[in-house]
Amino acid sequence: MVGNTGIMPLVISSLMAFLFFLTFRLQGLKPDNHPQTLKRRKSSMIIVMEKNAPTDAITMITGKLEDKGFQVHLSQGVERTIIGAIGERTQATMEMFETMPGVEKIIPILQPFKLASREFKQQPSMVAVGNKLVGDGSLQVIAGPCAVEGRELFLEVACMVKEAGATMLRGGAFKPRTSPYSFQGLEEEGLEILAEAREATGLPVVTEIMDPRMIALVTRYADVLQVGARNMQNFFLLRELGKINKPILLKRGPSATVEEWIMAAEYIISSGNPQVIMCERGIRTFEKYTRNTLDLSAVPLIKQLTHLPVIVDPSHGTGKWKLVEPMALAAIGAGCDGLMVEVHQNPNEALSDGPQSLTPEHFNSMVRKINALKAAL
Ligand SMILES: [Mn+2]
Repeated sequence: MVGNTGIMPLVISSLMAFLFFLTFRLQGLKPDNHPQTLKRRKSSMIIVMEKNAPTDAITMITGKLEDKGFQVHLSQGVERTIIGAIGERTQATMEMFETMPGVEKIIPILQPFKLASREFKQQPSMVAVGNKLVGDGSLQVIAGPCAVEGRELFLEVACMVKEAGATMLRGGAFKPRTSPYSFQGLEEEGLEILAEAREATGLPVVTEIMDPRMIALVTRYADVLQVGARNMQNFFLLRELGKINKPILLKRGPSATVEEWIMAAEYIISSGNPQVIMCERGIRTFEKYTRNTLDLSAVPLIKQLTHLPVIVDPSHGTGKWKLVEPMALAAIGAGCDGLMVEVHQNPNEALSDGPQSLTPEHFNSMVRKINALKAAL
């Protein structure tokens, strides 16, 4: 008994101390106190200016923002200007800008992506390609072979897809291949053929850019520079593409989440180029009957989270030509702004991606159906 009365208080007090410690630890880990949440809260903001606010007021605010270390992005609407301020926002800075002349309201941006977000720009963005607008409610149909394989072959298929209703041409001159022994593309010769096909058909051309060292070369020939799925997180390439004045078609990486994909777009936009077109091309899942799993839920999601136009590539998205037309129809149902489809005169002899390429005849019948569906919606 004497021994027990001596030990019990000790046991109880150490148990209490442990419980105190545990409560403290758990408090520290509560989501609200999590350092990352704190950092996100203290991030960027949008300053919405009053209707027809004078230029002086805008200049004064952008100057103040830059003094405070914010990166400033102006979005000039018809009636009002919106200023995106990327940096460390605090309650005090928000209150300070709220009372400045010409300011209507301040909206904090809570998403990790800022300039791509709907919060920053509520109206959908349109990207001009030649005399066409991607994202204006029309349906762009980008068609052509996986790779430019030769002059006659490409010029022929270019005319065929134009005849069938394509609005842009595609064709790879630089090919990222899984195997270093596979056909790597015709490179500059391929670009020259693409430019010739544009002259012959009047259609703008889309081709892939793989390396920042090639930007000057590819820009001389192409109307749209495509970032392939494998390069979606090549951040150095994305930053360099932000410095040019050309539309960028940004494919989703095979294992990228929607957020990672939008963050890739944010790299291009924040480097200075807002002309980004998103392209869903399927993600890698456990399914083996298809080359990739085409994630069509990403289409309305991109539309809700961002102001960017989004197109769908059912060729790479499925890997099977028989699935291209049904998934193209489904993509239009999901609200996409365009489609990118591989077409080859003789898919059995294509140097790359033959099994997913449509013949010009199949492409022709598909275009009629997609245009009928688009018109009905
Ligand atoms: Mn391909």
